[in-house]
Amino acid sequence: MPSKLDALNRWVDEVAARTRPDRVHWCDGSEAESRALTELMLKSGDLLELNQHTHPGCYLHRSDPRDVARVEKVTLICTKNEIDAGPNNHWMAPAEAHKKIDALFDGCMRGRTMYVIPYCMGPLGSPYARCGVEITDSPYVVANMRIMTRMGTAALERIEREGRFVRGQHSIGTLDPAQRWIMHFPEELTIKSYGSGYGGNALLGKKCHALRIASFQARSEGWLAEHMLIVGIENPRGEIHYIAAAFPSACGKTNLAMLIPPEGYRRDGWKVWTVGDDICWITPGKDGRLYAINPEAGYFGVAPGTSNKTNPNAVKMLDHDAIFTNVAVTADNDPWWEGLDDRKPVRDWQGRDYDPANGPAAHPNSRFTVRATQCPSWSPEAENPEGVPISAIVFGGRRKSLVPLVFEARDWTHGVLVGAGLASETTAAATDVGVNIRRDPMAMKPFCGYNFGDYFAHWLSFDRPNARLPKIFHVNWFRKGQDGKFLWPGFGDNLRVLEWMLKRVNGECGAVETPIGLLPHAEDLNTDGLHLADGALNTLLALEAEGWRAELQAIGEYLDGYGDRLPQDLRDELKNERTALEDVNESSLPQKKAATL
Ligand code: OXD
Ligand code: MN
Repeated sequence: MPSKLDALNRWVDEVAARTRPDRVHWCDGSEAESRALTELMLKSGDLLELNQHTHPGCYLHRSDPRDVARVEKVTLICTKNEIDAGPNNHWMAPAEAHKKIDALFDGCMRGRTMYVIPYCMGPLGSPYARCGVEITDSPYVVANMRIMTRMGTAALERIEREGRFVRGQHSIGTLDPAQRWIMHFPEELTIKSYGSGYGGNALLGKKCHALRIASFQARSEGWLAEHMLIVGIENPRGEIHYIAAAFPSACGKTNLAMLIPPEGYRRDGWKVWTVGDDICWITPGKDGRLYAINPEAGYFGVAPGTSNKTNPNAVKMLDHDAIFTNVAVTADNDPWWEGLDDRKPVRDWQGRDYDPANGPAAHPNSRFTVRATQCPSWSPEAENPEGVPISAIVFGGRRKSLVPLVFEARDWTHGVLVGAGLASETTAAATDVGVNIRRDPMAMKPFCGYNFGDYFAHWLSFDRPNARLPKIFHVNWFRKGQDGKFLWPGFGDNLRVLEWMLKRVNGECGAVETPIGLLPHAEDLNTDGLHLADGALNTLLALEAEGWRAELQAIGEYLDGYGDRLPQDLRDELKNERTALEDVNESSLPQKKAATL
């Protein structure tokens, strides 16, 4: 009888015939396999042991210095029609793309082992989870996939039951940046990645599958694959509301997902539960609410800036069984990065004696990979096959001026416009972006597997009869005063803003209606115990009409780039917002009072 694994076996044989590995190893995900791989990588120098007294089970990996981040220029969406990939993606015709990358794959695994990694994105028993198989010649990728996904025999069994999986073919190749491609063929549920060992380019379950391919699948199947954290906020009454939040890479999703409530909140009984820190798959439930699962099983977080002040939960989860990539080390052979503490590193991320003249000791995009369950605030609901109900969706970026601390969208369509207009200062998570502020709709600019115009229409389609949709908010933790200092303390204190959102969700407070959305009344935002600079709150909650007119114009120009694919409802929404802002009586708006801020 033909088995549902026949297609998988045939594909593995085909890849092996092309790449010519010395051996093929099917990963079972066992402890013994993991120990053997670690030994192998310690021998080859792929992994270096860190201090096993302070950090048992922790290892350091140093990348090729030319391979330390995602590279958007060589990340392609290869749909049959270019317009389906959209102006938001780099595109190549599928036949040309296959030809180009297959030529690189030819014989590239000679002398190497080819690993076959069956994996499941999402809880193994969840109807919303999806499986894939990654073929790779990198044991470092196997070790990371083991942490980041449900990988091995159980995933293979699900694939055998379903007969359906995303095909991911990866080789580190020669690591020559001139021969690097990360290609997606969404219509074939296929990924081919060559020439990079870096996380987002090489751990194919993550950005390639769980965002680019999944977003494409989600469109035709009626769900959403989003670049969002998922966090549960438990109030003193014991009620938990789940919030999904989209911020561009390296803008604090991991910190928000794991935040520790400020002292007074802790005393009153507030708790925070981490469901996910990067990716969220959202499906409408029978009751009309949206339900979310975290397809990942681990965190691949940015190390620099992570400290006991900014994210104590992350620091705790990183003292055992973690892989560190491109961090520095101290004299005690502990992992170290800028912002961690006052110790001095002795070796930088390239293994050189630390010399400040060479730049930061840890690469700005250095990372940790760790099991989700190691996080002290990990929520057992992350394993709930049905997902968690979402009460609020939050969009946010890094904006040093103009954008208020928080505002609420009027309704779903306005919320989609707020997400579509999202912009942020660029960060170190991608090397080749090179502009200061860029539009990053829903924080999905590098990750949407199809035309953003169609994606916005898909988002709008969730507003249907009987839907009980979450409220949508926009936040900006990064507003600065004229002295260049942040106006809002951020980190744990961001719970104050989430509390305001939940009050809005529960109908427990009003808000100031303005053309850009609903802003908090200052008295509804709990600032007890905060020492904000004079006038800071006022600036954080003000609407600067002139600046917003220019912002909306810029959003309009950006969205026009999607031409006919841009939904008319979004155009109308923007037009109405712009008219309202033209017509508004400025003195009725929340004003920025202190001239110094
Ligand atoms: C990530 C990214 O690695 O967004 O999560 O770059
Ligand atoms: Mn991310």
